[in-house]
Amino acid sequence: MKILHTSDLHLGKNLSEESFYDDQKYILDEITNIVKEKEINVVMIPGDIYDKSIPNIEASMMFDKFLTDLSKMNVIVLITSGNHDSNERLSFGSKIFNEFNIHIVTSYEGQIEKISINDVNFYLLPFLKPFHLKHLINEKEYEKINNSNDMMKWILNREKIDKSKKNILLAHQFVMWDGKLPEQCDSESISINNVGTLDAIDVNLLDDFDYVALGHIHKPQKIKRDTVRYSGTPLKYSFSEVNDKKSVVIIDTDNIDNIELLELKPLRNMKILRGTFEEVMNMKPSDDIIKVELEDENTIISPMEEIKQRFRNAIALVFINKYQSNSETGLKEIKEDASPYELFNLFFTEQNGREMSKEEDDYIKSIIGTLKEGE
Ligand SMILES: [Mn+2]
Repeated sequence: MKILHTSDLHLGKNLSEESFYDDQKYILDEITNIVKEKEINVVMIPGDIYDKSIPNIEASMMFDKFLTDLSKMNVIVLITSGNHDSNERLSFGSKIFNEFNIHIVTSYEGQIEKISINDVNFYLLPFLKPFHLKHLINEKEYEKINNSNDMMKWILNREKIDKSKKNILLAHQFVMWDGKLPEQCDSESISINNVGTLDAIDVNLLDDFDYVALGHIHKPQKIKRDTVRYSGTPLKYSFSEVNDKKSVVIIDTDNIDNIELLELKPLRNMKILRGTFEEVMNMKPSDDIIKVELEDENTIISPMEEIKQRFRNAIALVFINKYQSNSETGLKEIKEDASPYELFNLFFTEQNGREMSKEEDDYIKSIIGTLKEGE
């Protein structure tokens, strides 16, 4: 049996008001083509189908088409909810979908929903936090569950895993190995750094599973072994991901340890262009989604207008100059009786990261002199 693992589709996502609509439609078709070409039997999507708990119409329609395409090819689809999904909305129609081999699991009621296909058991665990267990256990037991790791221990202790079969878990969680958290990127918009390892689950808890299909982290990566994996998003969703290679995972249950990563080619790539304004304006024009990092020392008035003529999907611009790199040190203390010349001098140094030249110094002094005469 051949299985495809993807996750974190985040359908309906925008970045700085730039819509990923065409990109997402395109990449879902790409995944559908892979399913066809590779003769995939099962598609697993552990969470974050939608970007927002109330997905927009375009996002719902595109997911509808994707499921219909897969269903027409008799592919079995396994879906669990992520932290971005609304459980109620995602579960709409799920009972009817079951009859068409589309299984959507958005809640946990004391037992992980298990779907057996041939000799493989799939365990579908939606995104959970410890408080989701509260209605399932008594207060005393609940008090012992202090973090996600305790929660996972509790959940897995209740499962009887049949080791004579192959077992695959779908989960939307932070999984760590040896105290190390997975490598994150900006588009996840969840900060574990503030909460430490409270939300993290030790990968060793998952040893009974032959493969663990993870969602939540957007950078593709394995945790401890090749077969515990974040597939990552199908598209780059932030500029921190420009160097990532996005892919889907292909698993063959006859040779489960030998996973295959298939790179996804997007409709538009996402790139950072860095250089002086002149250098950037001499780079090859493109339709990619672009962030420009300008290295000019001098101020350039509204460069974005011109940049957009060459790179129509440029959506972000920053100045990376000496001023920028010194900015963390903050402004020097300003004396209350500082003269206009002293104030300007301070401003210039902060802005440019250097002292004024003799010529510049003379120039500003002459301007201030002229102003004073006019008083
Ligand atoms: Mn996500």
